[in-house]
Amino acid sequence: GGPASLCRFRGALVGAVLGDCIGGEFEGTEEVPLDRVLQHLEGLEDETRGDCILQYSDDTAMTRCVAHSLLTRAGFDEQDMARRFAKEYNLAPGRGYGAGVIQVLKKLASPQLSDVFQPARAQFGGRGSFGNGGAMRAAPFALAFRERVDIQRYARLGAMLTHSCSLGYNGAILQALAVHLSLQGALALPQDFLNTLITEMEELEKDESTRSDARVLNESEFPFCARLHRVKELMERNKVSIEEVISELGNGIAALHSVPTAIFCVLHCLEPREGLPEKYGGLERTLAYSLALGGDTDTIACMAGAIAGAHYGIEAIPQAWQRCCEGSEEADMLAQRLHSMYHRA
Ligand code: 8NA
Ligand code: MG
Ligand code: MG
Repeated sequence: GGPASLCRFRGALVGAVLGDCIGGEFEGTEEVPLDRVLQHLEGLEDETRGDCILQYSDDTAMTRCVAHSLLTRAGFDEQDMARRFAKEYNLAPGRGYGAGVIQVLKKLASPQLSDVFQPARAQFGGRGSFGNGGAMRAAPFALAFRERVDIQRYARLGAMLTHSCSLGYNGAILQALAVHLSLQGALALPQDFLNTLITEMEELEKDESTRSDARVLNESEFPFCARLHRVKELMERNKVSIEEVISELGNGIAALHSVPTAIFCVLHCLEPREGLPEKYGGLERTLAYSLALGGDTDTIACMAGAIAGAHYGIEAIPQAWQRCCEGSEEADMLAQRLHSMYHRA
């Protein structure tokens, strides 16, 4: 499909759900052998297994809230989005939320709360969370807004409802921008795609709060830019091992240790790779590779799935895989509604 086509929108949200549901199997496992990943994926083709056997986690639960809120309010409304997060948590608290964010979600349920950003600011002694929980739900911002300034502004605010540390919300902005560029077809030129992301993040990371957060947390200056430069270096190597990817980029629950990793997974799997079945297309390769990194597999695969899905489109996502994943039909419907909103604006 062309730039911002319907099949790209559908691919983005369905790709995210699949990453979450399929990646849940290995979440928190440090070493995941590739044959175990391939076995798990092979099992999805088994007709006798029935529909929706893989449940989604916090990643999809919160992404749904973001999409529903943007659609219902025809734009960003922090009160509405906060209420939806709180209500969703209250209805299904067992979806694998991070230990810290649960406290925020409980406070957001209080009708007395006037400043919905306050509970997030109180986290971790006032530093705020740097987890990837803002980034894992950032894709709908790229489907709701056309302009990069709007995507940045609202992806930041949407993340700040739970993640007030710049290393948390800047990860959400990076993820939303990656989905945005992919929807436009920018992955046809991978180097340019990466350079654009670096330029955008350089601008954002000049900010004083980013500089002080990076200092306090002992990270280098321009932390996301530095990681994106490492992505570039890894892409230039002939051969890259899983161990190198993990040590250079990370596979953890911090946004800094997972958003650039997800971007790398997509870029690395644009071409066939040794060890991955020849019958696999790019989207299947991306999800398989994300799982093989271990660590926060559901969230890394969810973010990589959104970016890759926006590139390859819904037709590239195996129907058997979609049928196995709870929430894939709803994600498809939400993508279609966001596509209408995007093209009406
Ligand atoms: P979060 O905001 O609770 O952050 C996740 C964790 O990161 C916290 O519980 C802390 O341990 C740590 N953390 C974040 N910010 C700071 C800080 N400023 N100082 C010290 N420690 C900090 O939750 P989230 O929404 O960001 O979730 C992130 C990930 O955790 C998601 O992948 C989600 O699925 C979840 N999760 C992961 C696992 C796993 O095994 N990898 C298991 C359950 C849940
Ligand atoms: Mg999860
Ligand atoms: Mg996770």
